[in-house]
Amino acid sequence: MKKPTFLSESDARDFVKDAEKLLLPDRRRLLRQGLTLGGVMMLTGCDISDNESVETALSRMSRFNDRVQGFLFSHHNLAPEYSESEITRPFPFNAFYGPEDIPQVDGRDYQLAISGLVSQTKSWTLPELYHMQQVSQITRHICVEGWSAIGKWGGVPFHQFLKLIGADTRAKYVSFRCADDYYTSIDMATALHPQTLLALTWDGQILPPKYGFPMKIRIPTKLGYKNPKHVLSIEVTNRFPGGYWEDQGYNWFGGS
Ligand SMILES: Nc1nc2c(c(=O)[nH]1)N[C@H]1C(S)=C(S)[C@@H](COP(=O)(O)O)O[C@H]1N2
Ligand SMILES: [Mo]
Repeated sequence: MKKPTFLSESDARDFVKDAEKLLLPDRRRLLRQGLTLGGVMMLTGCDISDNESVETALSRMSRFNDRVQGFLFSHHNLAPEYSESEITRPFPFNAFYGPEDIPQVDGRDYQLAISGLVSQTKSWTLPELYHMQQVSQITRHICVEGWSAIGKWGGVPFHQFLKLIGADTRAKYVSFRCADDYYTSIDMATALHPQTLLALTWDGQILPPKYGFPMKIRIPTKLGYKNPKHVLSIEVTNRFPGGYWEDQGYNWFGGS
């Protein structure tokens, strides 16, 4: 076995800070006294002696954090809902590009594609989606970049849609691909959560292009980057699908 060579003290401090960022705020408090470099090495089984193993240790911690969040997540834990007068106006736009590059999806030939562990792989047109029974919610969208905003979304409860397509709800993940090359994925428990919405409207009107026309998945129990806009396809799978930001180091579970 290779003899561990340790990081310099300041590198080690940075590392522990990075590791803490991967933990939930309350977990962060819990671990503040206990989390040391040695502790991290025991948790992750990684010898933190070079950049590559630092990366491995951080991503193992992030996956450990996914499991903790998954374990704590419950159907009975509802995100707060707000009144009409609390809606943030104007509602912010955000994407990995500027407003000039918002994808212009043509609603007339839109087809929502379904694949994976489902019994119905038929795709869905917008009129078909609009005819399904709709609900609405006024909830807070929280972006990791440091802003949050209250908005109103309407659409089909996602658990009902999953039932309609005969999704195998024992599968681990539901994955989404978007018109702008964005992609993300969620755990099945979140997909089945009563507030997770296949959203078709924003503020009582057809979803405007900047907020994800023709369809976005609205998940008030998750951070902004887990709420895909311009969704073109849905896959139910046991293969870990990752995500656009998640694959660059954002925590995959991304609870809010
Ligand atoms: N297709 C797509 N969905 C996306 C993004 C994106 O760049 N493309 N950005 C995510 C991030 S980081 C945020 S904060 C929200 C912003 O949604 P909004 O424009 O409705 O505020 O969209 C999320 N979903
Ligand atoms: Mo975000």
